[in-house]
Amino acid sequence: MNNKVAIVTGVTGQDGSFLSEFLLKKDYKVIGFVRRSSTNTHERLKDVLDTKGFMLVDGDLTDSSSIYHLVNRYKPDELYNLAAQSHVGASFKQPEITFDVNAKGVLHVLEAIRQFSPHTKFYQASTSELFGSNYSTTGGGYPGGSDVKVVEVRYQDEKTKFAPNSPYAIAKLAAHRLVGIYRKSYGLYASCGILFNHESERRGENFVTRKITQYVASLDHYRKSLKGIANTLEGKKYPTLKLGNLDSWRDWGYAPDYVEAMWMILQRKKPNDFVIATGETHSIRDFLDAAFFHIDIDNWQPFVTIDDALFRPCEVEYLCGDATKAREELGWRPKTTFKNLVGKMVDYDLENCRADCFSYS
Ligand code: NAP
Ligand code: G4F
Repeated sequence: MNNKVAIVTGVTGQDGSFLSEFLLKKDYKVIGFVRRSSTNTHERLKDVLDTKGFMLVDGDLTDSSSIYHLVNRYKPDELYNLAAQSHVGASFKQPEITFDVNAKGVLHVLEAIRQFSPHTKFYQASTSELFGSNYSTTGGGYPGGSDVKVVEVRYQDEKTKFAPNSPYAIAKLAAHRLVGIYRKSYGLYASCGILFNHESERRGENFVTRKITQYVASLDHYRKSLKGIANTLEGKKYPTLKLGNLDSWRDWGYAPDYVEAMWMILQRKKPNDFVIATGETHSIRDFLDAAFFHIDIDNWQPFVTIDDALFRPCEVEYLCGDATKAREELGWRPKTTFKNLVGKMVDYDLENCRADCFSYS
């Protein structure tokens, strides 16, 4: 029997819900930290809400008193800080709240641990956005198992220099550096996972992958209801999917694989930072190809329109992580391929979406 206590902030989010399930299976007592909302935000927690060993505590990362109270009262063995304003595009429109939550909020947690519970092991959700448009290179290779040899492989690992280029990434870098300083200055056990994009059936609806899979599922329901596959049927035009930049590249993994890495990072004897990624990168166009192909549509072009409002003032063009350190030191490797990830997301939305269920934002 494991008597460990873990606090998870951001528990109502994609990762927080998967991590809670993972820790409960390992017999942790899990305390989820939730902020007040006028609507119910517990949808992703429906499978754990009534589980013995799981409880929720109210508070907000921007309210230091609620964090101090939480840490002082429960003095957890492990604290996973996943709470964030996590949308990069939104951070350009709401830079101050993004900084308050993603940077200052982390300081509240670190101070609470330093003052009230210095034995607590702390995990911070860092991100591949820290690299911005920077990458490292090696000469030649066959990326992602491709048959085509390229002269240069571009990747990001723990040694690649950070060059954040959004308010979100700047705030996350401030937090990342604070974790390093608290580790060095006060001897806290504090580690960062530099996670590349990870998606799932629980991905927020205004991230590009879920926007696409929900649209594809809705389109499939619609065409089945009309028994046809063209965009314009019986005089009715099906709304197109509005997207921004289709030419950026992302290293997309599956969220349940990634929460396991978070836990593994905190099981090390000494604190350290790790890149967590699949090592394979795809463009948004590739994701569209795979999602539409899953419902047997070869050409997505008639269904997608470009909306200038969805472009960001500054873009991260290319992300492809090298997680060799995590493989060698943690024994972690991703279990889910790109094709499986897209298939799982589309299948879930086919089960759970109606014909009009997709996001316009
Ligand atoms: P998510 O689904 O957007 O969840 C974010 C969580 O933070 C939600 O539970 C949200 O609560 C909570 N939150 C936001 N502001 C808060 C505040 N002021 N006080 C307390 N809680 C607050 O994000 P995710 O995809 O699970 O990501 C988890 C973490 O990993 C985030 O820190 C994100 O920046 C980071 N990350 C994610 C990825 C990825 O690809 N998913 C990659 C790298 C790093 P509500 O439900 O009330 O909104
Ligand atoms: O799905 P996205 O919004 O994810 P993004 O910006 O890569 O951020 C996610 O991953 C980060 C890790 O690298 C996390 F730190 C962060 O919290 C979040 O989970 O956008 C992916 C790409 C971008 O290049 C964006 O410009 O898709 C492009 N895109 C094109 N059309 C779109 C859209 N993104 C969104 N959200 N919506 C669109 O309509």
